Amino acid sequence: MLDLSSKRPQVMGILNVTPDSFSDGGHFNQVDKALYHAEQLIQEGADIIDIGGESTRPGSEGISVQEELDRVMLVLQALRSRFDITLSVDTSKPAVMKEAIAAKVDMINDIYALQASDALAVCAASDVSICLMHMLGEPRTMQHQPHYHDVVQEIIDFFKQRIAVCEKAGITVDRLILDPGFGFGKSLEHNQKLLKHLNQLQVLDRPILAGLSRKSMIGAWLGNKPVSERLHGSVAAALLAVMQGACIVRVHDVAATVDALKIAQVVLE
Ligand code: 9MG
Repeated sequence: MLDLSSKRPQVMGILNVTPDSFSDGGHFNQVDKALYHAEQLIQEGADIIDIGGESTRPGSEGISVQEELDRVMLVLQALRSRFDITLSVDTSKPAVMKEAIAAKVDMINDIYALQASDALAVCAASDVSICLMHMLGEPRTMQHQPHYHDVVQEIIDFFKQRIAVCEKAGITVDRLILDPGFGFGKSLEHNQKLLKHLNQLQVLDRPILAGLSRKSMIGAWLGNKPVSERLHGSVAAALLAVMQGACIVRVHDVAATVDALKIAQVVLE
C-alpha cells in the first residue's frame, strides 16, 4: 500500500512499455530500455513509477491479456528486485492485476475504476492501493462529443458510487486514491473547469491524483503546441493541480515537476 503520510505531494513518473515508447534503432531490448528509463525517473526524484503496457490515448485500441503481461511483468519484476521505490501498474485487466499483485506491486492504477468483471474481487483479495479514475466512455470513442450537466459534480457522484461498490466488495476506503481523469471523455472546457475546481473533490476525503502531463488540452491551451513543446505547460498544470489539493501528480517530466513543487513548498509552507 502507498505511504502518503509525507506532507509533500508525490510525483508519479510515467513508464510506458508500449512498443513505440523507446526508439533507439534496436540497440537494447525493451526491458533494458524500460529499466534505463525508470532509473532516470528515480534519479530525477520520482516517488512512484507507473508502468503501463497498453496505450490509453484517445482512439487507441486495446491489446490482449497475454500481450500486456508480456510487456509489463518482466519490467515490474526487474524494478521490484532492483529499486526500493513505490511501483504502480496501469491496467484495467483483472488477470494483469493478479500477476502484478503477486509480483508485489504497491498500487493498481485503473482508468476503468475496477469496472471490469473480477477486478473488484482480485483487488479485494490483496492489500494494494488502488487509483480509481473517472472516464466517460472508453479510449476508442471517449472524445466524441463528451457531455455533462456539471462535470465536477458528476465526477463526485461517480466516485461516491464507486467507493460504495468497493467497500461492499471488501476494499477498505483507506486503499483508494481518486483521479478525475483529465482528457478522458472531457472537452477542453470540461478539463478547464475540472482543474479550476479540483479542490471540490476533497469532499470525498480521499487523496487525489491528477494526470495532465503533455496531454492535448495542454497543447490546445498553449495555442496548439505539439507534444514536444508541452513541458512548461505541463509543469504549470501539475503545480495548479497540487495547489488545488492533488496529493499525487502523474508526469513524464519528473525533474522539472519536482523543482516546481519544491518552489511551491518553500513559498507556501
Ligand atoms: C494511464 N493514464 C493515462 N492518463 C492517466 C491519468 O490522467 N490518470 C491516471 N490515473 N492514469 C492515466
